[in-house]
Amino acid sequence: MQISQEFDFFVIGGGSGGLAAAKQAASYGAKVGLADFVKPSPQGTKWGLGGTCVNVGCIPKKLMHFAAMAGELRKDQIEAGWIDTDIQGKHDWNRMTENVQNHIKKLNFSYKNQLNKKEVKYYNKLAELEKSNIVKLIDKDGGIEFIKSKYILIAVGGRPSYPENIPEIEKKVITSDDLFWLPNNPGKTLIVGASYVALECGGFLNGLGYDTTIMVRSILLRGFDQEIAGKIEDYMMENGIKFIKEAIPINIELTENNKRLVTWTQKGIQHSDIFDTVIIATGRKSDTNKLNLEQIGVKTNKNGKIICTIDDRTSIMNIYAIGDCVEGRPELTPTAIKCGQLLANRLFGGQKKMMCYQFVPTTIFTPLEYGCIGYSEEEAINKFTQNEIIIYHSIFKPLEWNLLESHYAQACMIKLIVLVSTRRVIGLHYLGPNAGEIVQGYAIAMKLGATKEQFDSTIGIHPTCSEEILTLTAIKGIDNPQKEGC
Ligand code: FAD
Ligand code: NA7
Repeated sequence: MQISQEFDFFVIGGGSGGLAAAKQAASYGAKVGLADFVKPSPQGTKWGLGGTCVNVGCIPKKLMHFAAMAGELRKDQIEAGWIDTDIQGKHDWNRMTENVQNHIKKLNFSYKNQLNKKEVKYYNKLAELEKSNIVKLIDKDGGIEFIKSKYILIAVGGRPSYPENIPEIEKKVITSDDLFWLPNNPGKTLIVGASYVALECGGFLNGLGYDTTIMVRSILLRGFDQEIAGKIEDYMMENGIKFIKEAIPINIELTENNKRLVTWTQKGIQHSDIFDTVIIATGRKSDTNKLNLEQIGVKTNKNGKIICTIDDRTSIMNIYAIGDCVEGRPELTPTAIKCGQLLANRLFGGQKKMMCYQFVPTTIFTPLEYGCIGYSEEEAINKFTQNEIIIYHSIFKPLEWNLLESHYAQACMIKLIVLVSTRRVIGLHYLGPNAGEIVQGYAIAMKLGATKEQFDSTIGIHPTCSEEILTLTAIKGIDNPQKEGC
């Protein structure tokens, strides 16, 4: 076996985590290489450097969410006095996707440039572990080379998983890997799954004007605050999204005119309907199965997620793993990036700081956005018992909504979960406009251990939704959460 190059640090996967780690390691003068290769989806969709977030995740999702919200704003425009607003105007899928894709291609290009500038050697090749310090690189034509590296980082992320009960399902459906690159509008769409990805995609498709149905196996947003999940469902239904609850698909057939005849069971009864598109959003599995991990001795769990220590080390001393492919890590871009940077700091910068996953803020970009930090009500009760927590809540109406009568008055909610013993705020939940922008700042306060009294003594900015978080007095179980006045 001939070794073509030797590195200090070789990264497998050029997504959020891998790129961050590679650039940070190179900034310390380490000799760094990175391989990124996109295996086409079963529908043949592929994309460029940057991983899930840039190509088939956060970025196109947020832009399409924005596109849907921009359509919603047409109603507000009329009530705000704008004339000639065409509320019946149709959405142009091709124009939107072309603009979204152009932006993504610019990002792909800029990532390549950044690697170049940092002198990280980039391989657009599929990587596989040959030995604990040797990586086999395979190009698209099957050409092979081997590189050697002191440290290896696995940051291969994940890919959508499919229900196993439907034969040849991959040929009949799409996933989020395809949706953002779909050449034609999806038309009448069924989304299977009821979590983050399903609700976000369902939200923007409905907002763009497509007939949207979401099939829920059990509950919405498992792992998130269930009171808020219920309110998200109410708001989405109010906006025209259909939910089929307690149902699972049992068959999908392609019809002669290229539609999907879907059969499902709901509470023991079979139903069927025809859709133009079926999107499977039933979770993601880590993309580790072709890395040769077992032979090298890198331990994984039964779902293929790599088992790591707190310092991101796998069961092999010089092999590390970060991001979505690691067991127990949040599947989020900023955590993958931070984790990669901290690892490079420890390996090449003489630093000791470890990644901290406490109070990681996140937002779900459903039509009414939901941002949260820390414990859900269910988790808090489970961990501390009902008597050890106190929940402050508020149902409020953003000022701007008062111009438009049709906005659903009960929709927005805030919940603060506070520990009785210390008065520390351990959970913050905000359902309302601009959730991501609003909860981000509160994450600092919560990481610093802010108490309810410190929230109360902070002066709000008036008139905003964010100030509602600082003025909560109603206690769940005692007081009505309904907000009155301005
Ligand atoms: P990835 O970004 O997935 O990168 C892994 C890379 O490795 C890929 O390019 C892959 O092609 C490559 N690769 C895999 N195997 C090999 C191999 N053998 N050789 C070479 N290359 C290989 N997170 C947020 O924080 N906010 C959001 O709003 C958000 N929205 C999302 C929306 C959707 C629809 C999805 C699917 C995800 C979303 N996420 C969001 C999650 C976020 O995208 C991921 O957590 C993040 O991209 C994980 O980064 P990573 O580095 O672990 O892996
Ligand atoms: P999640 O959060 O794993 O959710 C998967 C959803 O799909 C959840 O509602 C599941 O229902 C449902 N599911 C799983 N398997 C099936 C089958 N076989 N049939 C029907 N429904 C099913 O995945 P997401 O893709 O939404 O999000 C993953 C990450 O990507 C997320 O953390 C973001 O960072 C981006 P259940 O509750 O198990 O009954």
